Amino acid sequence: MNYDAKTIEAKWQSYWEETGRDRALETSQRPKYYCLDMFPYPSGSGLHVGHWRGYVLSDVWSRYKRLNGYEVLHPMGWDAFGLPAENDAIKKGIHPTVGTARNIANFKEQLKRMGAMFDWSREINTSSPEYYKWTQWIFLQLFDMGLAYRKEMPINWCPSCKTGLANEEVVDGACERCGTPVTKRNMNQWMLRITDYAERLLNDLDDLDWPEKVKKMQANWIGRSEGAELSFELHGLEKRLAVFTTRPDTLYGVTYMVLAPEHPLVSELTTPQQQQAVSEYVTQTLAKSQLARQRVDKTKTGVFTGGYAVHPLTGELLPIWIADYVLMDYGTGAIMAVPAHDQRDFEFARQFQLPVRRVIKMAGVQEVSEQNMQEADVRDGTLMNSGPYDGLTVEEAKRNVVLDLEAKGIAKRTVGYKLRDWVFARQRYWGEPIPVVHCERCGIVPVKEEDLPVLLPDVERYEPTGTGESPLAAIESFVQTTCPKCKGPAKRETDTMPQWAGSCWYFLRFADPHNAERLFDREKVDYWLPVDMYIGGVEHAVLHLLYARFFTKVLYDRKVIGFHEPFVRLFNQGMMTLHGAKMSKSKGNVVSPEELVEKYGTDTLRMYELFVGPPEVDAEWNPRAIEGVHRFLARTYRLIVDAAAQMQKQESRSLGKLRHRFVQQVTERIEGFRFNTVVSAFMEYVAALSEQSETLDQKTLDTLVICLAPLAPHLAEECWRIIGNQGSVFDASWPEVDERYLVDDTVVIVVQINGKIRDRIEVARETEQEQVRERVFASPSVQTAIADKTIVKEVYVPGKIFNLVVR
Ligand code: ANZ
Ligand code: ZN
Repeated sequence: MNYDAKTIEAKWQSYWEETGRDRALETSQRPKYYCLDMFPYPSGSGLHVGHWRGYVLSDVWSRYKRLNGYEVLHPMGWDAFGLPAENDAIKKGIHPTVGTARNIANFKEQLKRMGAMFDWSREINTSSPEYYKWTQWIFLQLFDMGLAYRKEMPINWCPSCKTGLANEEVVDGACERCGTPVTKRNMNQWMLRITDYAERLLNDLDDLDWPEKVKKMQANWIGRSEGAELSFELHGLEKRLAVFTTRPDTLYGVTYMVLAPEHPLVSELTTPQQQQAVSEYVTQTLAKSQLARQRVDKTKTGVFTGGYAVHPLTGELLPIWIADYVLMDYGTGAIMAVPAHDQRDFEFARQFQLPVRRVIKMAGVQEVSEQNMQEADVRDGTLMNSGPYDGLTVEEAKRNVVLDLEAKGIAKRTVGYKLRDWVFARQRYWGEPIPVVHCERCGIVPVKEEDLPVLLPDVERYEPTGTGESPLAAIESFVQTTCPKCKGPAKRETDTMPQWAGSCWYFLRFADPHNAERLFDREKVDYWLPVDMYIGGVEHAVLHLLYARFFTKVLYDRKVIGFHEPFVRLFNQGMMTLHGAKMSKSKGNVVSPEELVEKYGTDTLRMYELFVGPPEVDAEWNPRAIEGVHRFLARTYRLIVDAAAQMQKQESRSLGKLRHRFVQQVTERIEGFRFNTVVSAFMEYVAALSEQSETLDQKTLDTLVICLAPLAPHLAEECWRIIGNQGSVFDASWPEVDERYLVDDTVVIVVQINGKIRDRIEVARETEQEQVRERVFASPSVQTAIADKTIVKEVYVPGKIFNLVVR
């Protein structure tokens, strides 16, 4: 019988569908397990074999957990709001709702052919009103908690997409979507106070079973630094200047001060002579992107303001400059410059001939003079040139300087974070309308809960207006409304939420996806959540994964849920490459799964996706290797069919041993996510069984089929019946390993005569000393060695050594 994958796969896919096989039930007696894929954005280009990699992994894992006795929730849905659908709408004139529905149908069809055990009864779509009603509801909670607020601020602006962007959406100074360099623009923005959660978002990383790399990326993104705010008197002004420093110990090394060009004190500090130079420099800076300003290799630029600050301990006058290497949105937007010990300050000082003063040295060493320094000295040594602090270590001096200045009321310990509040508004059409109205009398008023969802209206034109307003602003019937508070005329907010909003909480909704009354039933969420295993690409290390953690903590604080971390374990699959480059439609190097499924069947493709290499490592697509995997499955099928026709009653000892070894290997490798080696274990095992196909018994075949089930589920179901079982193989249990089979049942005994090894003899483990002795003396080499000698002593170390002393 030939392996007809197509027929087998169609048969079992409809069996699963008809029997509701993949439904996850809260009423189950089994312990729960929640395995989640990062749900896809349903793009127009469909799925390629690179996308399959993660889905295959999560499905194999889900099925494995199922066989291990868990009730597995493995849902799927669509992250359907966002720019591409809208850009398509602009280009092709297709309404985003229509285009999105079409793409979803296509994705779903593809995923179904994969034969993954998704519980489709829980499918969700973030762009459907039934779903975004609750995204809006969460926004109202954030607003009520003071975590959503409006602020006039310079935001990242993409001149091509004509929209504001979050810091996370700016990659190397350019728009993440279209690559256009990002500029700054002052706009009134909805912001989320994610910085309130910085400390918790950082600390709680410790408890997560996530790849270290991702944790580190989040920690760096949050960017905590401990330091102090020091306040400097301004010469001739009644005001003071606050700086943020992580190195208060270097206070005696300060030789000048620098403000960000946007700093509010710049105009007051600037003297008439410096007026023109300063305003020219400020204009120049505003035109630059954030990235250009932060580049470390560029020549430092800046202008003297003409003003001075007073050193708090020496009374020295310190010139105040402006320079674009100081950023307005970090710390206080001003620094004390210590060129001897900070590289940026050092370069600036050399550029503008400002003094360099060393205040840290390595103990007992004569350091190069300040004129001869080639770069800043950033080592932790002891203090010099620092009055009362001389001789202290950096750590001691940090503490003492802050304590002393605190006593004078001019210092306070602070913690700086790189994390910024989240710009939570887009001036685009295809997103969740922000559910508030602007009333002349009452200000910003949230829409009443019972009036949700605020529906996205139809528009004629999707193009962003470019005035900073979304296309919604042009729809009078949407904009004009009444104030929920005073019933007077009011205007709706026309900004929409950013693309990330829906994915911040979708993992909760899967527990109760069609609830029209509430966000979800608390009991169901308590049952399924948190997510036990989350699988997706590493590109989401700081965006989605940070936002989702933030929303989870907010909902926890709001007592909507009872846990504060959404994803217990995270796995990042590697990318699929072709000719060394990441597969992508734009590079024209995608391999589509359809043809392969058509030719080989989905079980072959699934198995091949695992076989290409360690799942966390990028892998090169190799069209030839898939043939080998297909042949292997065909061989397995034939072996099972043959063996089933002549099945033995009893398992032989040697088959038992082979079986337990195999189960142990496969289990260990699946648990360790070493799926490529799982496939090799199968290949070896099937080869060994093929040599004795006429001796195979029920136990051996059952075990083989159960173990195969997570990887090639259709073939496994088919074979399960062929070998005489009822129902679905997924109602079976994962085989146990009997350790006794794993130990070798023979031992090798070393025979020594007068300390020299003369022979090694193999005996059954349980052999008695008397029989061992007989074997020893029967050995020809022993006989030669003792021929004319007298035996003085015999010592037997059971199972190991037989010692003879002769004379
Ligand atoms: C004096 C000093 C001496 C500093 C020294 C460093 C080394 P992290 O660790 O990244 O938090 N700084 C503060 N605010 C800044 C801003 N808005 N733009 C650019 N630089 C700023 O960096 C903190 C250090 O970066 C601060 O400590 C300050 O320089 C600088 F040997 O103060 B330091
Ligand atoms: Zn009002």
